[in-house]
Amino acid sequence: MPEVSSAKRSAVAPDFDVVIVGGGLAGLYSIYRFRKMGLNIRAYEAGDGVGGTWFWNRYPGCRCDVESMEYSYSFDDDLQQEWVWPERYGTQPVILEYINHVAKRFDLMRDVQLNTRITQAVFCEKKHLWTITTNNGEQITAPICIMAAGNLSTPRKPDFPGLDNFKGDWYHTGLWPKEGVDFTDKRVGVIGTGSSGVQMMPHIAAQAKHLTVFQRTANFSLPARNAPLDPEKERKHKEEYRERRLAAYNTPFGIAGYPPPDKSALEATEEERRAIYEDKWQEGGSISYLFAYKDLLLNKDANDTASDFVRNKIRATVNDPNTAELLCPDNHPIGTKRLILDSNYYEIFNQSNVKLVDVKSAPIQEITPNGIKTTESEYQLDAIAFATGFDAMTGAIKEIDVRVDGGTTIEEQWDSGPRTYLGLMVAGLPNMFMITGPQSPGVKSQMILSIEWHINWVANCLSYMRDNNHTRVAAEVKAQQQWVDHVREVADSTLYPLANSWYMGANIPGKARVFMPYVAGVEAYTKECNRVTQNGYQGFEFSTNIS
Ligand code: N01
Repeated sequence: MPEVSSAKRSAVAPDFDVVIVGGGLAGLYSIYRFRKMGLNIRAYEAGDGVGGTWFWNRYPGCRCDVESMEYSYSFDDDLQQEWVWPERYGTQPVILEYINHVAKRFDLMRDVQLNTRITQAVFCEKKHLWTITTNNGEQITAPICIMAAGNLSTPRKPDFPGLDNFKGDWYHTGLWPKEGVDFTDKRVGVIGTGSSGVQMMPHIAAQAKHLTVFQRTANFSLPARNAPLDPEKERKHKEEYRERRLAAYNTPFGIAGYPPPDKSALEATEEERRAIYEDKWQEGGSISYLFAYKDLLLNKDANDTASDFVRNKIRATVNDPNTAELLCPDNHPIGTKRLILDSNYYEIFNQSNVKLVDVKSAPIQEITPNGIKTTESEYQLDAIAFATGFDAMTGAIKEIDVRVDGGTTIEEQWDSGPRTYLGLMVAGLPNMFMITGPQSPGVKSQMILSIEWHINWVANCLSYMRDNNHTRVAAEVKAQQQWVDHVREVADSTLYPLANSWYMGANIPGKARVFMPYVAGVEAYTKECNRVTQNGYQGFEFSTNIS
């Protein structure tokens, strides 16, 4: 866009061609990609370092649930050949080290402003220009705004009364102290049994004097089977990296190497099913398990067979039958909430210093000076860790006052759930692109692949605008409505909406219950994006500022 903007600029030139909100994996690749186009850019990051999710989530045991040979950038062949991942799944410190390595190697930090949170973004229809305000009161202008603010970047803890009076320390997994926390000799309470809580608790149970686990909903968790990365496997993967990365776009989750199953779970005998599920259980990982049969996320009866298998594994692992039963999920089909990968989670309930408390039957009433009080009992604690999740997918954008000058905010526009075209743009908010936004496959895919796809798509769109002297692009209302309907229809053809998940906004009181990710898969999505582009950016309208 620079030629266009400079040709049409009024007296005062914009500060930048592109402003990027966020310095995580998406923000950093945006810098790399847009800089290659000769654009003048600046990314704003609230933290005092880059890395996004991997900067903030420093809780013990934090690890990616996508294998490290997949969970990395593909844009530079030397980078992916040279970087060595030590384990099957990357730990938070190693992934953060990788991100910092990328930032340094490609000299990205010179376009990042740290310690700066974007609070407002207002688009001027007359000038085709965003004015972006920071928490320091600084105002910046740019024709293009990239929202790379993350899907799981707005930590939320419930509003239990009394937290201010708690005499111990408390933490949230998504805002964990950099210096770490020593729980030695402490009585620790953890609220929440999603991925963060389940990953963290074996580490706390190994260190603390006592751990009380406050569980509202039992979740399915599979063994990660993490191990040092086999050098031979790594060599072979690297040899095939290019082909694998390309093939990944033709898969549902953006990860190659898992041929789609063609058999229904209901066509197999019980014995066959058990053998297959056992195989997958031993292999570790969630894609493999959910790919055991073609209908596990489509047919409740088929899903029951896979859910029952895991429930039986829990019963076989946990010695106390009452605790085991409480740990068995009973209100959602397996895979409809984010499937957790753990390392010895269920085993901790056989330790004498670990207690499971069911806060569904006896909810938490308040935090007292000495601990947590439920409707049944008070639990004495020295520290509380909230593993209570995030205002997912829409929280980070809605926290910013985003609007067209004189128009309604995005928060108001999304009051009944997010409305986007392709998860990339919002009708009525021109020149603003979301990276892995709601209604794209983002969170249901290998996230870095989806990030690269979106940013490359935006880069091509900006080149198209430059070539055609356009200064404004916006999604059409009709195209957006069709996409919103399509996303819902696809979700409704699956079992996903049966769960009270963060995909549905169900973890945030008052949030609209709308299934937010696009679950037709990466292949279907990227084909649709290509079709739209080939049809002259169908559903997008372009114009040129002639003032
Ligand atoms: O958050 P969650 P998370 N009283 O929303 C409970 C990614 N991630 O941080 O289910 C009592 O999943 C809540 O209970 P319920 C990954 O995509 C990835 O663990 O709402 N409990 C639930 O148990 C993941 O899915 C990795 O009934 C309350 C928990 O808190 C996503 O981040 C690692 C409560 C929140 O679970 C979010 O995971 C970590 C209340 N008032 C995270 N409010 C990996 O890559 C909430 N809860 C492996």
